Amino acid sequence: MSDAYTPKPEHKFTFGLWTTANPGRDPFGEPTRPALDPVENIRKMAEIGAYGFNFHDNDLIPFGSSAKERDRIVKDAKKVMKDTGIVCSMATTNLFGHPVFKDGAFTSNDTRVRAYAIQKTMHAIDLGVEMGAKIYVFWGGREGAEVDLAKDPVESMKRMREAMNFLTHYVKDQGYDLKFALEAKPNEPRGDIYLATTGNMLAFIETLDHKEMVGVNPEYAHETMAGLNFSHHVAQAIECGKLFHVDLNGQKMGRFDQDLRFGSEDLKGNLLLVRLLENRSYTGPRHFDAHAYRTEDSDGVWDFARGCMRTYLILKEKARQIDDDVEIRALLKEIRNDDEQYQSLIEAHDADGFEKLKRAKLNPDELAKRPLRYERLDQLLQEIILGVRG
Ligand code: GCO
Ligand code: MN
Ligand code: MN
Repeated sequence: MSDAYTPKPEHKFTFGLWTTANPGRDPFGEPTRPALDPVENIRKMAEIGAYGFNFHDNDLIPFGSSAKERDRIVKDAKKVMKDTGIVCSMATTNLFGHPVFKDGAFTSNDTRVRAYAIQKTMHAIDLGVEMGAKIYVFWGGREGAEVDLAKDPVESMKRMREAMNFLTHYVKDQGYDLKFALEAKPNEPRGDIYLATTGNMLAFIETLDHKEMVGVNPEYAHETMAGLNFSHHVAQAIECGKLFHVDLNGQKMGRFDQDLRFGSEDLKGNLLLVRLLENRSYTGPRHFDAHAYRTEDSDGVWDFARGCMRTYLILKEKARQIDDDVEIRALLKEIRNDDEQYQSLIEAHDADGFEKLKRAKLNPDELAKRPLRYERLDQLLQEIILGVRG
């Protein structure tokens, strides 16, 4: 069945190899699905209309593989890419799975572990570039602590900067066309993870040697777990010109890291998120970092993947409906109450402007009388979501 919500490569939907290959393991239970071969995984993603795939080094090349084995897998993956047209849009490093990273990678207290983490990332960057990735994500899942006394949090920031600086210099030295995107998360698997929000990452980036090649990869679940408004973080990243990548999924506030199908929680929030990405001309991949419920079998995984893309396209259509709605447009105009005279005073940073604004006759009691019709506005939005408007 093909309809207006059928995903196509032009929609730029991508999945991590780890998402559709997730076997349904959780901290309390064993896998409920068999392992999925990475090359088969890529072929299937192409078949359902994805634009690209992403991978951690070890999603594609198992830890400890020989050089011969590595080359064989790369060759097979490249063949699928050639046959189907699917691209590798992002690559990243697994710096959390092996016990060597039990107390962090770039922020480990052991210099040799930090050096090993950087070395592993150099190899993974080489592999990512070989596969065609243009974006390299850094998610510091183990860069945190449970025992704050053991690891100096100020020192940890410095170590993080040292690693990022080293790796940006490496990329430049190799002449790679690659940008970095830093992904924040407040907790899980560590009790507390450093640089917990996208806002923290944006501030950290400004301290780097090559800040122009570093942006962010915000994830819906991560800000939501912390009880924050995800769209506001994405908006700040857009405004800074730093939204290089985005991880979309579903998550309830205040829960464990759920990684649910995109749009399965908070339809209103997700509709406004899609509207933000579309209206602000975000051109990067729409990456789904989620996985199927543990109750699905291997086939159900693809229902999950199709669902993520389909919901995005439906929300995109609803976003257009909001912007085309005459009553909503009129309400938004009325709510804004633009005033050119005062706007130019706010923008004028000179003595004349300071003086004029100081003396301006602005009566707060009068200003406070203006009603803001948010009830009507939000109800119209609800009715669009519920499918009963126009
Ligand atoms: C998580 C993270 C990861 C990262 C991935 C790419 O909560 O586990 O979202 O899935 O996105 O490691 O760096
Ligand atoms: Mn996540
Ligand atoms: Mn993620």
